[in-house]
Amino acid sequence: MNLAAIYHRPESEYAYLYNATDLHIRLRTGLNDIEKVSVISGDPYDTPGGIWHQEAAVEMVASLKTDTHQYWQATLHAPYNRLNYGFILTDDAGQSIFYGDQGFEAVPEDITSTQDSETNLMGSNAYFKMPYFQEIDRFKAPEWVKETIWYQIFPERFSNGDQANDNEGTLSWQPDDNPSRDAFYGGDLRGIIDHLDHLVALGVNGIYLNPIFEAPSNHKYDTQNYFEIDPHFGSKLEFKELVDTAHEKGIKIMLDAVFNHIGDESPQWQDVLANGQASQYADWFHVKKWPATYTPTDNFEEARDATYETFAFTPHMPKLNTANPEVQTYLLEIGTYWIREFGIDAWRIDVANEVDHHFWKRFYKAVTALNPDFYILGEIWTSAQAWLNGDEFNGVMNYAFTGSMIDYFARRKITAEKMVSNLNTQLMLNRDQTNQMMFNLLDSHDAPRILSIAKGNKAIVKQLYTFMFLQAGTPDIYYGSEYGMTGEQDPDNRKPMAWEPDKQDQDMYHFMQDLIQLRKGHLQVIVGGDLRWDVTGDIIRFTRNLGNTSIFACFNASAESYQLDKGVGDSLFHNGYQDETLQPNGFLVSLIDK
Ligand code: ARE
Ligand code: CA
Repeated sequence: MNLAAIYHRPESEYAYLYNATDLHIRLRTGLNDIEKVSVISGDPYDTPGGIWHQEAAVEMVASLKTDTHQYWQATLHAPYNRLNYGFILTDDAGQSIFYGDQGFEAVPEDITSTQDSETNLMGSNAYFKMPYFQEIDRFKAPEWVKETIWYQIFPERFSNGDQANDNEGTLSWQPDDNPSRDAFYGGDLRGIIDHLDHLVALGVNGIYLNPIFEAPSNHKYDTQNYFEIDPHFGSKLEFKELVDTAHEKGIKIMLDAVFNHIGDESPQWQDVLANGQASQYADWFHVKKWPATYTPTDNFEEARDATYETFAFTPHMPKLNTANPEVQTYLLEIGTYWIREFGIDAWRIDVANEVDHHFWKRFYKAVTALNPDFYILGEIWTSAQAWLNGDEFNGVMNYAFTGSMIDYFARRKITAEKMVSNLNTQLMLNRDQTNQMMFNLLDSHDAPRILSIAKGNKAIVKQLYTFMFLQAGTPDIYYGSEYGMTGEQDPDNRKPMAWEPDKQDQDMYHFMQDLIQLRKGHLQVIVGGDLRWDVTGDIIRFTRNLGNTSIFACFNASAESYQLDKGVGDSLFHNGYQDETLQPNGFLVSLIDK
């Protein structure tokens, strides 16, 4: 038995309340090592021999595996909301061992014996403990998020609905342009309001807007005033109209909160430049050496001699000192203002992992006090456990998934097994309800567009979208992907939206529409269903099971056509599929009613 691979930790993603009554338990063991695991449990204060019968042991299910580990899972209940528990593991040679809070011990001959205190582990510290199921500490997953199909809009490039607010030198709307870093095309809030019905027809029901507050750049991550809509995007009145109209149409609104840094044109930073250490804002920033200066250069990589801390060596983005209570109060006021006054539904947090946990805990409390169903999405590109325990963020932008999916299906850099191992690793880092809150994406304003990565191969792009839409997390579509827009790394991925019919890929549009309906029509099983993989070479099959319903999916990423077995159920959605055969890059999604 590979004892070194065995791991469990109470009060973590290995033992947590899934809903008000179900306690989810996970255990990790070595791959292909353990034959069977049971979890025995009982109330810590109950008399030994009560419910501590081995017959009451729950057999754990071997669920997901990675290239090194096997995970096991079980759901437990506790009448008094507290639990002692431990594991009995048996390997294929029939050897058993007990695993609890004191590590490994021999399995007592009669685990329920009340007579022999030598062998009776009950009531002792040998067990793992969930001292009390605290509802207030449970990770909450707002229901509406699970139902959401996100659509990301980069406001400057979606639609120019009001030419009166255009910047000087605004260019004409050319979807084929390769935009330069500082170009303006005139996109605004009016343009978004005008096209809400396009989003309704597509089927999306959540909009993620890149920053819209007053800022000099086209991307507006260099905030000048967090309490104003950028005048080139419109007014507060128009923003109110956007939120209200979107809500009427069943669409939620998520704004971008840039709290790691502020723009250098902001009054606070300008005051620091003007008054140095005497400025009332001197401690709002991380100035390492006074005066706060940098050598002006177009190459930000060279701006390392700045005497203050910035976002990624960008002198225009001085980093805020969020440990300063005044800064906290200021940012909390912004965070709550747009909820109170405009009723926004979610914040996407920019550079979320470079701001302290202390602040995010305060932020979580402040916004959920206004709306308990509020969604906080962190921008974190890697594993994000530390922020996802239920008191900071509900989910993160799931770039960890993005990378693995793309590296397999599009870039062909890893094997299917490695991709699945990576995805499972991520899934096992978080609670099941957290996985349902992840923001799954194939591209964004920070990454090349997926059709460009796939070198124009639409079948691969369709595979990727379908694969992603069948994952538990909520899927996102970057504006224009429904019409097959392309673009390399930013700024090329921020082209003006293709509104001219002859620039739109209608086949892609109908594919997206159908895919969205597929997810909406089978939401419960896709989001909450148990996931089972079956990977052979470049044939990836999986099922999601919930109650009597199973969704089956098969992706052929090999160069040959692939013959499916009989009885794969009724086809719900497919591409490159005919007569039970999948073409290369084809897929089938079907429904199996048991
Ligand atoms: C742009 C270019 C840069 C260039 C710079 C100056 O992208 O390559 O050096 O201009 O010419 C905003 C704009 C960007 C702009 C940037 C700075 O949208 O166009 O950069 O401001 O002026 C990391 C962070 C992540 C961050 C990305 C960009 O972890 O938080 O870098 N993303 C947010 C927003 C951006 C925004 C900012 C931050 C700043 O979404 O749009 O940029 O407010 C990995 C790592 C990640 C890394 C990622 C991308 O895989 O794991 O940590 O993200 O690559 O680099
Ligand atoms: Ca405009």
